Amino acid sequence: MTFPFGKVLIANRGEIAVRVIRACREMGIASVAVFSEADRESLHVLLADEAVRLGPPPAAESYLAVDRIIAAARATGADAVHPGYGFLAENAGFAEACAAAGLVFIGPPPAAIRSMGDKMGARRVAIQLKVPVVPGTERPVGDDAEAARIATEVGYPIMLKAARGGGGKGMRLVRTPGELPGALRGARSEAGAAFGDAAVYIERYVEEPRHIEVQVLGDGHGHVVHLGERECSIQRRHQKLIEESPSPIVDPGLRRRMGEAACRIAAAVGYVNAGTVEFLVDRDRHFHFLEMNTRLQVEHPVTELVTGRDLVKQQLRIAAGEKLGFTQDEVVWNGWAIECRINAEDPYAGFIPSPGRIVSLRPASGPWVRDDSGVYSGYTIPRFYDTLMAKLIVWGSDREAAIARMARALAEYKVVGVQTTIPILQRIMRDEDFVAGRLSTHFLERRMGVDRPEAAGRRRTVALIAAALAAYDRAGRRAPAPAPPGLGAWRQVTWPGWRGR
Ligand code: MV4
Repeated sequence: MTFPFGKVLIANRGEIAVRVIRACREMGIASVAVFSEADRESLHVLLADEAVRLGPPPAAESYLAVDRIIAAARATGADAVHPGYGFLAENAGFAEACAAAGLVFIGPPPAAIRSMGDKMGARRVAIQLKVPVVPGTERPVGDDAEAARIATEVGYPIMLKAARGGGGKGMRLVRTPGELPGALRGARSEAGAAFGDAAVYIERYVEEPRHIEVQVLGDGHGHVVHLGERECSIQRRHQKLIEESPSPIVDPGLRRRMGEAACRIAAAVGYVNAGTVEFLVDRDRHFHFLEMNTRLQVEHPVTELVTGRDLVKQQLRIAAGEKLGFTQDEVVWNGWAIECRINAEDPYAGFIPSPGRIVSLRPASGPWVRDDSGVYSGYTIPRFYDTLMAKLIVWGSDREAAIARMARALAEYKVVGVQTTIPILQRIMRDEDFVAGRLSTHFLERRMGVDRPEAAGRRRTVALIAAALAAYDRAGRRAPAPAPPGLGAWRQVTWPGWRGR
């Protein structure tokens, strides 16, 4: 059978568009990039076989403009559309618009996107399947009195969550009954503004949770398999910074149970293509279903490196109607993979975006190092989109080897012109708790103190004073300053015969 797609349009930008273009090229499929006015010189535009301008920089007029994207696919004769992540990736209406235009949407069926987009509905699916969820309500709560009754039943501390929510919006932690009425008001108004639905439900609060997610693949022929888990606890305000696979706390038994739960949920909603089932894992290593992401995820490469399977190629084959070419028993895991997100942000100034021109760039490379980047030396990072520049992914035979390799790769990675997350990633690779695998979603604020702007300000002042003192010290000496230790600290050796010439 010849592959049914000759040409794929990628409805995205940056590193993920580049990732999909690469898979297409290896499969002999032509690629079409789309771009906004701000992305004329972006890497995905340079690497694709063709590129179509969508409109001005704001996403609403470019990467979210369904009609323009469909028109671009039609004009170029594309057979299928890959949405990447973000933008239109979990928009059921977009998936339907593709189908209506005779284009294959490289993702799940619209009904599966919808059923998992409703977070309370997803929770009900899990409950029906006897997949563990955090104890709480199955329906939105009514008035304050009812909420108070349920909260007492569930037991404090509790969490209020938006029924239509996800990603942390409309969420409130309530530690005591006295805080409940105010928290309800806040959660409802935030949920109403963000999702157009003020309904909230109650869950028991899981202290110090780990965020662990399971990769699933479903074909359209009744097969669903999982490719194991990713540990994603190192995050700040729901933005992940580091991901790894496997998770330091997941053993083969837990992997099998979480994997089976994930596959059951996927199968129940008729899931086809790549998806991710998120769990909270508590201190006793009990897992609880949280939600399902109906897209390829940023952190998919760590799964690729430990399973040896190309997820984007799998997505293309599944969308083309092929059967999964392997069974669950054939999925094997080898070694350890870690991903670090290199963002154009200042980690010591509250992670504020640092767009601008990359004056000089030297990415890491070498054995078992993968640089999934959307940028290049001389490129100007536009201010309109997210700050992800590149993902640095390494593989090692075990966790210790992977951490050492990541530290080595981060030391090689040099970016001049914009601030990046590299310094804090380097600190985390040396952190005692991280190295020991003691992780939770509170790791960054607890261990790094990065969520306190005043601490960042103080550190900056201390750094400036130290730099001034060091400069003063150097200036006062006859001998040149000793080379600092570490990479880039090369010594210039001059042949003695040159002296005095
Ligand atoms: C929780 C929780 C603790 N207990 N639910 C945050 C995003 C949203 N999808 C679910 N989230 C949480 N739900 C209960 N019952 C803690 C979080 C949470 C979190 C979850 C995953 C990754 C990072 C997080 C950071 C803070 C809070």
